[in-house]
Amino acid sequence: MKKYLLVAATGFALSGIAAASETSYLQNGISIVQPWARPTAESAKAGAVYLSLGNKGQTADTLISAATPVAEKTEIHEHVEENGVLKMRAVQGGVKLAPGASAEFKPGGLHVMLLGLKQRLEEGTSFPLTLVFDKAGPFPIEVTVQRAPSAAGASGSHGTQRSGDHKSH
Ligand SMILES: [Cu+2]
Repeated sequence: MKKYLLVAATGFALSGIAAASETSYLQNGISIVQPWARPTAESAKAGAVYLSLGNKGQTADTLISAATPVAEKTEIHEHVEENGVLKMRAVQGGVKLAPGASAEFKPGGLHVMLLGLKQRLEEGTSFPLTLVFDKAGPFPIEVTVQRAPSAAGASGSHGTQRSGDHKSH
């Protein structure tokens, strides 16, 4: 029997900083924290979604696909270095999550690729995205369009520093 539990909560009890609040979802043992996408230009046909994925359950699971009404096609991509060149490609076999494991989708790494954008992603808006897991099933979330991960602020666009990321407080 599957139990559906959907939680949208602010990560910290700080009031008055709505833009910096952390959105987290939990369903069937899978957690998704702070899904976001960069704003796109008027003519852009592609976008990318970043988030933190965690397996809080007792069984291994795999993120196999994703879908959103704002794009014709949605793929799960990773960046790999080939001959010194950073390329992105579709993840073969999906993103596997052992019990207790997590996966960071972030600029320069794993991301949910939106291809054939039907609308511009405008800063301050959000759009629905459904991640499909092998065991946990379809997991609908809302993606916030913003320039950088929430708590990292304006300086967090490079994504290489280890401290000061969106988990630290
Ligand atoms: Cu991509």
